[in-house]
Amino acid sequence: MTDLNTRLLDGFAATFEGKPDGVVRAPGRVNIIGEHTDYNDGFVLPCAIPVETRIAWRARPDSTVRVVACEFGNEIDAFDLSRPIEHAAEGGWRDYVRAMIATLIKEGRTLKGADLAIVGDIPRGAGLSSSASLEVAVGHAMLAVLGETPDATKIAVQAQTAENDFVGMKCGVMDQLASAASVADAALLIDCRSLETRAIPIPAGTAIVIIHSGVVRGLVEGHYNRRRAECEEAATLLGVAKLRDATVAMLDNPALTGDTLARARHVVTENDRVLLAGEALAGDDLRAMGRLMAESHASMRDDFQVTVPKVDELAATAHDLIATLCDGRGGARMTGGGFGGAVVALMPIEGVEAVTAGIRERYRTPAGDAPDIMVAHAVAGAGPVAG
Ligand code: GAF
Repeated sequence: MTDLNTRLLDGFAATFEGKPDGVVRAPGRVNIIGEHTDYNDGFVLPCAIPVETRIAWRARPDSTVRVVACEFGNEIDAFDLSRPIEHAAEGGWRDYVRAMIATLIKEGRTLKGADLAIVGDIPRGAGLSSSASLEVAVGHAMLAVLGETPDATKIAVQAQTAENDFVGMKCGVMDQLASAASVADAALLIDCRSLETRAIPIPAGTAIVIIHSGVVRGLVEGHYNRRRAECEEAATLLGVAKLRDATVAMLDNPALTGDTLARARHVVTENDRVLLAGEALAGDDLRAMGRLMAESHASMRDDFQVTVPKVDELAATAHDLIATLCDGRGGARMTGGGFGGAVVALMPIEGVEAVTAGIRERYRTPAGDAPDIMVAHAVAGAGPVAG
């Protein structure tokens, strides 16, 4: 397959003729730990990974935006910035582009027309934030047309607003902020209430391995929005603004029962795990990381109920192999919103070959294939591409 930049420049030239004025990129992310905590004002620990959305942009003399999606058979979208931006009849990728542009305008930005060509290599449906990276990249491209580089936190919140209000997915801010603000070779500890971030260097000997279960996440907005509503209900029953404010002791409150209790228990214990994981990573303690990752997975499976059996099987397989082949230094858990997608594993670099060989041997996707495995590293967040 040709590389991303060649596909991008070829796609741009084929559709718009000539060359772009500039290129921007926004990476996908893997969440190391802290799932379904972001919209509860809690803590998360993701890092950006070396797969991304790239957009080549060129300013236009009018108020038209034309967009070509090179990975979608060069499908085109076109709309006028001087009219209200509606949803696209076809939906899909077009709505993420429109959502971001409509949000920037709604927040008072005066944008200029542009030709945009989009490519990307983030596997879709893997829980690695292909949509957040598209939104952040569109924001960067439209502001680059104005000669600006956006503030990372601001563009992340705008991208989240775009997804919440225009697309209808009531996501938190983690994916967009990880894509916009990540730091190379580090995980980003995010306080989703204050939006403060702290880069925690990933020790040089630690590998980040991402294994796709082969269960593609389908239309999960319904499940996701329901979990969010359950968390809000739990917070109301406990008399706190958000589950971030709840403690383990409060879980004894008899007002909480059944699913609501289980959801709250996941969020409260997961927030604690994220903070402990931040310390473990900073202290290069892979054993503690492994324990916390296993606990996180079990909590998502039993209390938050967002895993599926194939993902449980894959996480357990990876965890067992790390336990035997790496002497328990590391661990694995489902990453992202759930209902399919990928497992993230941390382990010593010298264990990667044996562990990934073991996973390829033992795990089969629902289609009967060995899984796709990415040995990743943490990259910097979104920005212009030099050259
Ligand atoms: C999805 C959402 F987009 C994030 O905001 C986050 O809630 C995640 O699921 C679960 O941790 O990726």
